[in-house]
Amino acid sequence: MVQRRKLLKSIPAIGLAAGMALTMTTQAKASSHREAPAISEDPVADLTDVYAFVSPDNAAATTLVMNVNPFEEPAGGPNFHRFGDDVLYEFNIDNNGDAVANIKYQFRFKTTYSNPATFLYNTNQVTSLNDPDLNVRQTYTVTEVKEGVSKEIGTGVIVAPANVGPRSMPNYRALADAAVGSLENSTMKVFAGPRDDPFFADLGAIFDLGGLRPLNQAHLIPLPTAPGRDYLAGFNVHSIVLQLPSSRITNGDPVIGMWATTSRRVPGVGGAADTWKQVARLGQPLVNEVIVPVGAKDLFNSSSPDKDLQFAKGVLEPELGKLIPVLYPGVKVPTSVSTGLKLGGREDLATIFLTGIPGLNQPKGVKPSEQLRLNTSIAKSAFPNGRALSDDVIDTALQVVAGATDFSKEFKVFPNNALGDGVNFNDREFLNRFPYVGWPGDGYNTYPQPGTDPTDNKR
Ligand SMILES: [Ca+2]
Ligand SMILES: [Ca+2]
Ligand SMILES: [Ca+2]
Ligand SMILES: [Ca+2]
Repeated sequence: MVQRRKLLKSIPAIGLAAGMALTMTTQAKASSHREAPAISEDPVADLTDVYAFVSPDNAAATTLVMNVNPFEEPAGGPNFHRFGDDVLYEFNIDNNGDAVANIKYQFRFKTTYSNPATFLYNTNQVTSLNDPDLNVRQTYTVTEVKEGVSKEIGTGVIVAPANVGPRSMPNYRALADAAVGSLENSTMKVFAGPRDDPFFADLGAIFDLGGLRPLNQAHLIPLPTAPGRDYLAGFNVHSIVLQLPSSRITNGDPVIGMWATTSRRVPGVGGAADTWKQVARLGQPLVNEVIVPVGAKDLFNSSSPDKDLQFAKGVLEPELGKLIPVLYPGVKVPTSVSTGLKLGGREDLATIFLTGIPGLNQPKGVKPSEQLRLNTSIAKSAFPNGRALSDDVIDTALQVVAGATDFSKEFKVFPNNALGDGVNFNDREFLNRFPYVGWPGDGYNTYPQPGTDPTDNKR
């Protein structure tokens, strides 16, 4: 691995490094769990990750996933986690590269109680979605907005219930499968409910001054090398999964751009109609985490892609690119890579994050903006061409920022191409069929992050 540096060589250098590193702790959020100040106070509207991939069991269909509610404890009863009734959840699709959505899919939820006289989520075994023993239910509507014209394509679709435990739900998988909805003459599938969080990362190390346990000896402040730990293991999220024919969302070009948004209902005053305030936005993983400065994170969440040039500096001169050589002395990171965009700085990152890669996932006549871009004609999706559930985006993002791509082959070498957190797989299997996201942990058996390291107490 990287040569161990001479630690504590010079006080001023350490001061600078520590200052930069402290900045990183507030900004380097893994994926998008609690990534910005305002949205971290509103978990049901807090988008953790979005995915877009060509369906592994149907090459003509695209699957879109948005997850909300970070660190969802499966045992969090009796008011188990759910979607927000006053939140508008949307998939936004730009199919002509101009950074404006052409098609949106909107989801609105409604909670009902069959027996308000009890505090219990369920009063006996729940063996079907309409079992009267299930006291709390959510249903939702699905609306397609095409070029501004709205059409309700699903109504009264049932949200999969919480996975309470083996007594309450002896066959949870059957319940969850029964919650898969079929829309538009069975050409589309939809699912909403709790699932295992498909994101995996060593958050504990990353937030502690950019630590990567397998590379602990190479860090500015060395610690013993250790395997990575998945701090999302055992936690659920609430997923919305939509599968539809790719032909329904493309427009002559197989490349689409997608981002999800959540908006909060703002009640109208004096008889005026209610309005919606966008509170979260998410496309590519890690952009609002490691690219957008903390002072602009709430702005990013309320912004639209057509105004993304305001964030371009964060991409062209990424702070993380400056931090990597400080935190991992000996690792050299490019400061300028030309891809012909004539913007200067890290045009490789601008290509990956803002325009899409020519010949892969760049739409014709693209206006640079941050979207998750997917070429629907390529059977196997992998970030940055869309994003599959199993993609290790932490490692990919670190290596991309370190320049280990074909845009700067001289940096596509060890250790730049080996940067990673040591967590390379999800803790649960993904399904090979819709809705693909793994089964949610149940409250009785799942115990996220059991125990703590006894060395914690010695400090
Ligand atoms: Ca458009
Ligand atoms: Ca029952
Ligand atoms: Ca997981
Ligand atoms: Ca990893």
